[in-house]
Amino acid sequence: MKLRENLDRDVSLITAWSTSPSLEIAGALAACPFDAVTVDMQHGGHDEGSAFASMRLIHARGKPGLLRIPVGRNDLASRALDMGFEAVIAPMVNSVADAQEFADAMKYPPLGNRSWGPMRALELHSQDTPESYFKSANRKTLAIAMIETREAFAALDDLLSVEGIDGVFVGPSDLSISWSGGEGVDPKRPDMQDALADIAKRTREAGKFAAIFAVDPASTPLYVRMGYRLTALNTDPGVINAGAALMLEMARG
Ligand code: 3PY
Ligand code: MG
Repeated sequence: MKLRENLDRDVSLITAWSTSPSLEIAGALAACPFDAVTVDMQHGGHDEGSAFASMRLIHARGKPGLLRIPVGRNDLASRALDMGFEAVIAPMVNSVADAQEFADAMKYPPLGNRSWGPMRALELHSQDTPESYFKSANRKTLAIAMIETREAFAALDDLLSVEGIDGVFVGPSDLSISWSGGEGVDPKRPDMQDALADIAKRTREAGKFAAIFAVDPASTPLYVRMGYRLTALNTDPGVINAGAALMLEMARG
């Protein structure tokens, strides 16, 4: 499994973000030179069928797959790992209890209480035997908790101290709603930037990795300088629109 290895090399990775429940589009994203593909079941249109079938296409292109579950759907977190996803992103993790419940679903004992049954994962990651998968899964598969409220930001150090949490993922849009007390959505709010840098710094100091969603691709270099190791680059409609705009501009001169 590649994602953990690549994150440990401390390079900056970019994941595509699949929201359309179309296998063709998920496969097309995996064929682009992204480092990984994230399948979104929170705000994306994916159901279990399209998400799990997408994982096969992502794997066929040699890419790691991540899955974002809907809020609190920790049953889907274990299932995603069983289906070969290398990481699960849990939205709205606001307390140690939220983080612990998520980690419990993601990790085998003694760290958590994930139940055994990774048949599809073993088929995709065929270098593993059941025994080697069991021994390495707690380290190689990643539980990523989203920081997207002031409450989560205030609890960051405690969330990072939950052993089964491998990293955090900032949702700057939701965080901006919480930051502004519900006044509006602005993922690039100037008064939030120090907090974003602080999250990356404290996460790194805790020996874990920080990821973030880049609504604007041009924010990515700034996030990388802050210390984020994984950036999600907008969504599949965003990629299609940007590609169309560029090609039309070239065509029309
Ligand atoms: C947010 O910015 O709130 C996100 O969840 C990004 O997907
Ligand atoms: Mg969000």
